[in-house]
Amino acid sequence: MGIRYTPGSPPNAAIDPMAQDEVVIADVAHLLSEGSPAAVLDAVADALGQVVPHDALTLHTADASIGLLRPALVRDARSGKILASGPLRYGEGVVGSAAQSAEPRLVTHPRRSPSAENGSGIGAGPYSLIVSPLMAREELKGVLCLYRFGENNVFTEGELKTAVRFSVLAALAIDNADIRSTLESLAMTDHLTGLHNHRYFQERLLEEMSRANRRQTPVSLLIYDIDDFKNVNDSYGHLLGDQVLRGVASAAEGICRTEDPVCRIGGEEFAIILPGQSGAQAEVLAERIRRSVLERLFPMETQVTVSIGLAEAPANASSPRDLFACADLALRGAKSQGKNRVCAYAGRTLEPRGGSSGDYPLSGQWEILAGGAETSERRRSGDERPDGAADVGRSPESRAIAQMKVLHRVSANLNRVHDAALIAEMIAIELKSLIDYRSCRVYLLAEDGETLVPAASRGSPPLHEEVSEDRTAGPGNTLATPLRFDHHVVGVIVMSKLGDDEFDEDDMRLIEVVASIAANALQNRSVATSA
Ligand code: GH3
Ligand code: MG
Ligand code: MG
Repeated sequence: MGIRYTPGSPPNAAIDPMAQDEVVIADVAHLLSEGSPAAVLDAVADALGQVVPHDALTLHTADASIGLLRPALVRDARSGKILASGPLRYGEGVVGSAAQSAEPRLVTHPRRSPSAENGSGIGAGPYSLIVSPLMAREELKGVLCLYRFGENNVFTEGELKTAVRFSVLAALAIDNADIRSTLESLAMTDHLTGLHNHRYFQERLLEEMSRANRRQTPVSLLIYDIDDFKNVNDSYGHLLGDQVLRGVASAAEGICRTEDPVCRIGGEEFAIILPGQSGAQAEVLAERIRRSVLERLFPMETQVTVSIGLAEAPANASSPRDLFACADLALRGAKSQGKNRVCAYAGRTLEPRGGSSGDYPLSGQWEILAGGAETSERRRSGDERPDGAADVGRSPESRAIAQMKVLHRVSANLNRVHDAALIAEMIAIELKSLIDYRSCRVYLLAEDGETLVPAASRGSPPLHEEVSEDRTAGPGNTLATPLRFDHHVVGVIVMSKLGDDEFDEDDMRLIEVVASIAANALQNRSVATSA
């Protein structure tokens, strides 16, 4: 960007022209590793203008794999015409012939003939022409042409030699640019699956959300995670695990458009950005992906499934971070509802949809869209605790480790989010993976500093607000924990259990840790938003 060739010393007819060339070449050579390829080519062309003055210049870059030359730089009053004339084939006209022969040529006073027209776009009148193939590492990178118009205005053999020497610089500039773009794409690619990697995902999500914001269009985001993948590795080994990863990666092939980048954002987590797509459209796609994974055959007995969370901007969130958090929460919801399903982040506005016999009614944060019939059966039978808590029933040690993992994740996730309501919702969902509560409601302190406003709720309404039918199940067990930051209370978590199921000391300890993480996150967020 912004680099220009500035001559070290002006051309001087009194000094040896070859020495003059050396000075200019040395001046321009150091630009090769800097700036964008276009800027480097510009600088090379500027420098060339100093030592071989010309009326017009064209530079075509070569695509050897398909034998095409594309105009990359045109400096001429008729530039538009040349650029519009599009790519040339190898062998076509003077430019194409130079590409084929890889030999530089000096053409003087050609007549106005079809062959002189040569597809370069330089048409009427006599002219003198230098055609110089650009070679780097014995490969053709492009073709440079210099023109002088009118009679008695011809290039000399000496000027041809100089132009050829400059061509080496131009070829190196193009070669460097090619190498750089290959490296960049390698740095953005996941080697195992060939999908875009996490870095690409982050950059692209930011880009798409900014674009969508300008155009006032939606962007949807799907995040999916392989269910019980650890079991696949444990039972069949990592090699087969990797094969499953590649299979799941390719499940989105043929379903997504080219403009919907599919990314591997973690070990067994994937994301798809859907520019211009509403949540409803994303839902259809998510369901197709879920089925495509389900129908895929792998050399093992267990079926591979994925849980998918989806969120939509700007309806659910306006920043990439919050959109990700919403989709991630929805994914967490899909996991805790029994896996192998699609779950949309539905915000706080969605009315609860009643669950069936004995299952939790959906709280309003989650909308189950598809899948998972067999797993929800299992869940209904009551033998499973969701998410992190599910695998913790075995020994106190493994339970503690699983809890630590969840707490670590809660802390990392809560501190990423700046939206207070979203923090409240994360608290409700994350607590579910630690404690098998019946209901959880998170209240946040309003700006008046006195009123507690319900900000998130999960499960049936808390018992203290409940009507008589639930009383038949017993008095319940309600626990209110303040979210305290430095002696100030910024909110309250109210949780309840039913019947004989009481909160134990372990639960209280966990709630206190989560409450303190949450209060910190809320405080950090108000500091960040007021700064
Ligand atoms: P859940 O349904 O809750 O997602 O359970 P899970 O077992 O899939 O999730 P968990 O996070 O417990 O385990 C993820 C596993 O993914 C742990 C790790 O062994 C495996 N994994 C991560 N990256 C790779 C990889 O590149 N190759 C293989 N083979 N396994 C990987
Ligand atoms: Mg995972
Ligand atoms: Mg998983």
